[in-house]
Amino acid sequence: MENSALDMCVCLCTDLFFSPVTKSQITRLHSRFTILDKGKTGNLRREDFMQIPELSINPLGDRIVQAFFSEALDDMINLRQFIRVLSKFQRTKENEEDNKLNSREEKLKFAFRMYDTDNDKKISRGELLVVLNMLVGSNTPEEQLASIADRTIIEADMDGDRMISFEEFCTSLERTDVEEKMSIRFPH
Ligand SMILES: [Ca+2]
Ligand SMILES: [Ca+2]
Repeated sequence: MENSALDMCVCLCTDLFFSPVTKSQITRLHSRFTILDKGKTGNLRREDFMQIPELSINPLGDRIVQAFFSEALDDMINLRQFIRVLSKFQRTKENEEDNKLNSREEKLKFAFRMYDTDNDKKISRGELLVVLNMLVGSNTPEEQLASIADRTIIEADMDGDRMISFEEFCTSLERTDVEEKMSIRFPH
């Protein structure tokens, strides 16, 4: 069976943007932040994020940025928030206790927020269709997208409300190696 839309989203945003991390990640994040903070204001705005090449070429770049900013109060991200969000994507070492910041659940929450734009904690068919459109572009016939969306909801929806809750989202991605796919790599 082909990948579900949920799988596709996680793969796409992660293959292009998130990959394995190294020891000096914090140092790198710091210098990445400094480079992005062109005005030296100590804060990053959405425009600053779109200068990240991995994001600007990613069809879901806008969504990833939006998910970043969903926790920001004033549309600004400071260094501390930047590191806190990005360290969610650090790969956990074997034998290391899984701390909350980089747990699988945190990563899934981030992916979930990319879909749930009205922030009602459920992914509707409409929200799914918007992301599908971004993923596959306008070349795919609408009926085909609609049928992928329907199938994805039918597969994931367990309580029959025709929406995907966070729990349902997690369950349907249970077999996906989120830990591997959602680790982050920043170029030197
Ligand atoms: Ca929603
Ligand atoms: Ca449901």
